[in-house]
Amino acid sequence: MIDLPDLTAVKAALRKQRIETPSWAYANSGTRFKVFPQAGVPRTPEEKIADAATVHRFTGAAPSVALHIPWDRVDDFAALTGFAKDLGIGIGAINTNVFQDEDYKLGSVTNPDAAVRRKATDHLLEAVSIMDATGSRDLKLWFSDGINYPGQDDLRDRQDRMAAALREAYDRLGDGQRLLLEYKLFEPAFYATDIPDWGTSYAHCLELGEKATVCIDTGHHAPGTNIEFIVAFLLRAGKLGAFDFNSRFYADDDLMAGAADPFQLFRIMYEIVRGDALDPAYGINFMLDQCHNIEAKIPAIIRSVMNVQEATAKALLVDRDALRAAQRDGEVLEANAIVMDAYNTDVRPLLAELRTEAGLDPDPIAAYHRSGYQEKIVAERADGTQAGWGA
Ligand code: PSV
Ligand code: MN
Ligand code: MN
Repeated sequence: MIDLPDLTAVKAALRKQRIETPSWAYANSGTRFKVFPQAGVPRTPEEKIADAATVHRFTGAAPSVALHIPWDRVDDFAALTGFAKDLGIGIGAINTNVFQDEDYKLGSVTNPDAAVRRKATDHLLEAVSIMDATGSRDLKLWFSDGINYPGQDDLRDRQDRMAAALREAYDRLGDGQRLLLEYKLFEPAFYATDIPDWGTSYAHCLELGEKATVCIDTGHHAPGTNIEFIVAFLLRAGKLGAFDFNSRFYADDDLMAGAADPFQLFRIMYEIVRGDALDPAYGINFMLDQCHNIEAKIPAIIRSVMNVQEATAKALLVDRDALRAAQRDGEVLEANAIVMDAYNTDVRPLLAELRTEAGLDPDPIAAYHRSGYQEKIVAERADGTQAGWGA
């Protein structure tokens, strides 16, 4: 058993932790085979925001919601921001969408057709205007761009086109605004993706300048990739800007964070703690990017927030002084045991205590079920068209 250290610092760090939830996780989503609609799912951006505010109400740790454009397009983004504020949350990252338009069959910003590239780049610029209206700090870019067959297009020209579009978006950023560049190994492109990995994203961010940083989506790697190494490397370089947390068993599964491999999430959060990067003041946006296909959405998102908190609490419990000493002395087994002792600690009582101290219910999921919110939204949202991943 681990000797629990003075928990004052651990609790203080956990109290400050912030996790951003994604508007699209509250909507209906599914696989390419079937979307199973759920009663009570939001019909509008406002209703997605209301659900995000509900997650914050029960967790106290999710005070912002990321939007995806055009899924969350409204006429008046300043008014939407005011609506969110009245519910106790803020608008987080603005996610662009240059992957669901007929024109993007051969790519968006890397398309061989200059007119299509212009249209896609204009969308990125429009997203910055939305950030101006919402007060968002983060422009989050993910490109589905890539090719399916060798010879389909010129790999190097596509990098030039990507760099040009990123430059335009970057130059449009105002003070206090940042560009987060996400990567993904494959899908929908199956032969070559234009930003397939952290190294490509990092290289573009370096070229762009200090306002550009990498977003790590935990589901976007080859099986067996050591994600905590990427975290450590990017932190050392000052280029880690955000996470899209989710779980994967196979590819981009978008399951609840910490569900498939809680040990990996702990190892990632250990590097964050090791890099003194947990505090919101450091600037990392810890987002979720999930789709809840068969499970109830709001409880699944609350569960995900709790899973990230548990991984973080365990990471904070690693006895770093003892670990350094063991590492210095070449005590391999001892060093590993120190890490495993922290991982194997049951931190749920600690987090329950913290919630109680903050005036929250120690069991947010049970509290949600008791609250009547689910019954209320099922009754209130019976008519109209439910939002979906893509609507
Ligand atoms: C792409 O797979 C991705 O991870 C990007 O972040 C998109 O914006 C998001 O999924 C949509 O769920
Ligand atoms: Mn993502
Ligand atoms: Mn993804």
